[in-house]
Amino acid sequence: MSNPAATVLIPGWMHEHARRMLGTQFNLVEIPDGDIHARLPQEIRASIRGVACRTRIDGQFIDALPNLEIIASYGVGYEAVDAAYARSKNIIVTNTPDVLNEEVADLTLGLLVSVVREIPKAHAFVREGRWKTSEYPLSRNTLRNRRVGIYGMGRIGRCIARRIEAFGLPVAYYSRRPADGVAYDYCPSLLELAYAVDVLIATVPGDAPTARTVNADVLSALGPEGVFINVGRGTVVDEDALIDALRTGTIAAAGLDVIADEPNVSDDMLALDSLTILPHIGSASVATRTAMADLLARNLIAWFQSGAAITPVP
Ligand code: 8YV
Repeated sequence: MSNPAATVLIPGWMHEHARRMLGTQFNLVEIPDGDIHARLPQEIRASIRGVACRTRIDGQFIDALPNLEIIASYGVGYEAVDAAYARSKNIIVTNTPDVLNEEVADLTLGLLVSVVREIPKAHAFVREGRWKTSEYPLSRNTLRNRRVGIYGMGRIGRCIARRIEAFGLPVAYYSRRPADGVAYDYCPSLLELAYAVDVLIATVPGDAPTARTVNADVLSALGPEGVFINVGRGTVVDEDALIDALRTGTIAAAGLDVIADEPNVSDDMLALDSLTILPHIGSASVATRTAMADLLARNLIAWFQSGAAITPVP
């Protein structure tokens, strides 16, 4: 046992694989989501040196754990953790990057083709027995002769871009700065990217600078043949503007793996025939979720063994 004294708190849900790995190394304290003060007496809170979580960790939660050293968050996006506050208290935050890149990119291309070639609707057509009496109508949209814009050329954006290239389509992108080692056309603003392409794929995290950046102007620039895909975070989109753009034909169709208020899909969204919504399944295969859990646990183990985490957030 590397450090029998270390106690790790698991607030709320945690992947079974991570729980098993952590259980062999640390004393685990598990509590349901909610008010940490109400759930844990002071002496137990004082013993906690690590947190393994998928839940919201705000400043109040951090303040309740006076000896906390590390917060290991499940997922590449870590907007639920107040990382700036943690840093101000010398608490390290880790996430689970890279192990999910290809899985999310696969899903992105699947969602894009589904939206453009109407795969879910065609499947429903067969299930409803309608093929026996009629042919499925030709899809209004095609991927052929399109230009694809990627919003966010990070690790996942690059994996998506490689797949788009294999589809024979040109790629352009916008991110805060030009990405190193990438030859795709860089657009200096999201609006310019939207004007330059007719498929826009958002892969960016849900932090303050990205909030509602896919707005009415961007959707209008994408144009009437436009297709919008989001696999980043729902908060990146002005959802009222998106609903309006789909209703009025400002863009042709959209596919969302993420929405702002998960899992509450509005009736306005459900009513749109041109909108395909998935229940945030980008990384959700058994293998990839296990790899994410493994990395989360290895971060905690490495920290308490060597004082260096594997994937601290920037
Ligand atoms: C996970 C994700 O579903 O890693 C992320 O940021 O969005 C997804 O892969 C989620 O974070 C796990 O709760």
